[in-house]
Amino acid sequence: MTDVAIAPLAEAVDTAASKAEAIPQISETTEITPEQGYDIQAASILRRVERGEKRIGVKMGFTSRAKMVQMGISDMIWGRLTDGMIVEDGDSISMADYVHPRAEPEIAFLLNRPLEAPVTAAEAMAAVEAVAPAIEIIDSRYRDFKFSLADVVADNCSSSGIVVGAWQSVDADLTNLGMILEIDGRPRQIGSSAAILGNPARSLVAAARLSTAAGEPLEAGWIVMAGGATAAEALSVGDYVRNTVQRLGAVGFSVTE
Ligand code: OOG
Ligand code: MG
Repeated sequence: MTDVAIAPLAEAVDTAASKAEAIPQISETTEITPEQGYDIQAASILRRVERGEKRIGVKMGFTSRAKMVQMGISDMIWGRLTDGMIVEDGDSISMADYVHPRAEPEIAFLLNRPLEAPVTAAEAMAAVEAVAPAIEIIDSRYRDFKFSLADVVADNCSSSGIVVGAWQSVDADLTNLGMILEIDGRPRQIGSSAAILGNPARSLVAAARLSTAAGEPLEAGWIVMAGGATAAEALSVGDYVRNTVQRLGAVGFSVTE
């Protein structure tokens, strides 16, 4: 592995995110491995934490075929969530704060105890306090929303916002729930929770595995975003976006200038 100066690259993705200004892909000028991408990600999140944001969990990416096909990457990835990314259910976001945001229908888990790998799916689900319908707002900081695996990892896997609906107890079988992403009442993406690794519980197991390997096992009170069940939809000013998950209910937000 060639030595790469992590700090300036972490600053570049962090600044691009806070200013909502696109930057060229890192790999256009600097060869980085996915491992170095994770180092850049960790350093960029540290900058947010030093500004006062709080870690609140983990997001999984490329856990469905639809997402892998849309972005042309077939490795699972994970990113770090902070409280600065929370968008309240029903609120609006301002387009000016984003480069080129997209929305994807997801399911969120809330943990009531820590989860350190290795864990089985049953053990992982036993640590779940509640589940909720959710939407992830992704916003690549790279021009044209194009990137390599290492680039997207360095950019915290395009994390930008999470919108989480009302928490539900975990009585529902999560393995095959219908999910509909609507914009202004028109269905734009239709899928099923089964698209998420065959069962969203597997995404939670993977989150425990990857975050434990990074020395940051999942904590009680953390949220885990299981990953988009369908391709993401590009957002425009005026949109009202809603994800309805069978048995779990709906969550939504709108987009203003
Ligand atoms: C990377 C993030 C992928 C998911 O749910 O699969 C992701 C991207 O597509 O920009 O969040
Ligand atoms: Mg996502």
